[in-house]
Amino acid sequence: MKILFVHPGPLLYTNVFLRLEPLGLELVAEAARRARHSVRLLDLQVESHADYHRMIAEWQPDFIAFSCNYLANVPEIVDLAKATKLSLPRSFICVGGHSASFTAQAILEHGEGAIDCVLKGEGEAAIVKLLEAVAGDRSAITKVPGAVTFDGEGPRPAFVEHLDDIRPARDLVRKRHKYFIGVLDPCASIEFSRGCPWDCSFCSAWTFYGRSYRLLSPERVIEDLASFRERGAFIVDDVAFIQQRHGFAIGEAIARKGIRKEFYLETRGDVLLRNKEVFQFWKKIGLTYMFLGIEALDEDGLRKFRKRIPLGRNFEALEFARSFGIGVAINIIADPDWDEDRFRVVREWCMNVPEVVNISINTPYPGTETWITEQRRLQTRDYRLFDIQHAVLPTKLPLAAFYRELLSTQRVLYRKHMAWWTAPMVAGVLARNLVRGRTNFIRSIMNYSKVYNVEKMLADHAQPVHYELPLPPRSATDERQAKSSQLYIHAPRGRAGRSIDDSTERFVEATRMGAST
Ligand code: B12
Ligand code: SF4
Repeated sequence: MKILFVHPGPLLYTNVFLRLEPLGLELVAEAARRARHSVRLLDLQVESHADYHRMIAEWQPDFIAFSCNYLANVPEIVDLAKATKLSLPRSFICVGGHSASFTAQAILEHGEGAIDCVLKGEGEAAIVKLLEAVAGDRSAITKVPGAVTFDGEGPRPAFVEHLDDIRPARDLVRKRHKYFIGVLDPCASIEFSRGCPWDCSFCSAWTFYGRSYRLLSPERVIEDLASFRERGAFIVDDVAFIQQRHGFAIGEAIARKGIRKEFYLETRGDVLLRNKEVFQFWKKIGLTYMFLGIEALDEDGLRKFRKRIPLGRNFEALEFARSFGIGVAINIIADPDWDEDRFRVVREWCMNVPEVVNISINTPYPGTETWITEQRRLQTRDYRLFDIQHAVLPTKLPLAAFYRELLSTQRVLYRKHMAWWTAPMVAGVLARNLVRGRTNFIRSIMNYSKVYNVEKMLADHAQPVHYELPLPPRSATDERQAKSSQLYIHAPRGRAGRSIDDSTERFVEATRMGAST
């Protein structure tokens, strides 16, 4: 069959700070290619809807597979599916990915028949079975693990057996030079591990993977690193280097092979402090930037997000990162009940730390515990506003005043950001990039005021809404379910599902508060 894999367009965030290779979709596409299908991939972060419609008209794929990791992309995907079904009525349209897995039934309903199937969970194994069923016995579609259709639902999604066996179809993206993060331009994405053993209440990374945690072998990572030319490498793991041993094994293999890259990763403050040596070692082999999820500036806030890291430890982690010269970015979650005073305190704090600070807005997402337990009524159910840059919960300040405060805080941070990026060391890199025609980052920072302004944010809220997210469940039973396995996409396998040593398992237990498996 001819199969077209499609990544939807950019969100607010992507237009300014970074734009990354669609690694998950490449992995699913490669699985289909290995099953001898003819495969193409279109990334609408860097190509247009006109390119999409042209490809549909000229190539006439039999099967179109959309990747829906982000809730805010749902309307775009549904509209593309409807338009495609009109021009290619015999094509089979499937949607997969992180957010699609948690909203499968709603996506089918929005599609009004244009979307044939939502495929939940990891796509590599399931896609091959789905393609077999579509090409052969269509009544078998509802037996495919993870498949959800109007005719029924298959069994729970199955895990990829060995992560070392899968490969991303990196050659299929047509504009690789467009992916970047800050001065890592261009930048590819790579996976060292999958899943997360913690269970923060605002996050769906753990509910998606059944609180499992699996590793790629150092040999496989080296092979993958050697397969792309970009010097920048974004490590997509939820929490990098949870285990010192794995981090060292990969790092030492990189050093032995003489691979020279610049790396960006995300981790937790307590992991950084526990595994200091491994991060210091990685600094020597190219770790350049790190993202630390601090989330809140007070103990109460951290408890609310169930990140049981005492604030002191978080600040200690920042100190440590500073001490060995890594560029650190941190995230603070603004709550819609913040008032002018609270914003002022945050602004002052942010200006006093050397790190790049990013502010996002507390947003309950399907698949998280807060989606069910959050008692405040949603102000909007417009998918497009669920991008953690818009307020979807009621704000204490009038909405315009809230955005004014938020954006003025972000503007202060942006100026600081600019000062950081234009600091002599970084400015040198920027200048070299410009000489080499690498303009992604420069262009993106020019976009800042176009993207972030109060009028635009308010206009986003005023757009006509064609598709609404179903309401979160409200009863006491539903709240109890928030603690049960109902939230999981992949079935939890308990301790056996986590490739971590006992001492790391104990460390995870000590730093989490949940009672789930
Ligand atoms: C890396 C990452 C990013 C990268 C982007 C990577 C990229 N190119 O897409 C960056 C830093 C840019 C990013 C930004 C944001 N992210 Co982010 N991100 C992640 C993260 C940690 C890993 C994603 C990843 O690459 N995983 C590895 C690959 C291999 O897996 P995958 O993409 O999920 O693909 C697998 C399956 O989903 C499935 N699949 C995917 N596509 C398809 C298609 C088909 C047809 C099928 C069948 C299957 C399938 O199969 C794949 C292989 O197994 C996830 C958390 C997580 N663990 O999933 C959050 C996550 C997806 N991000 C999230 C959010 C909120 C954001 C932001 C809005 C804000 C933020 N937190 O930074 C921005 C917005 C980005 C934007 N598009 O503008 C949320 C999504 C919430 C939601 N419901 O929408 C997540 C789930 C984290 C969380 N729990 O809060 N993110
Ligand atoms: S540590 Fe918490 S926030 Fe980070 S990925 Fe794991 S569960 Fe999500």
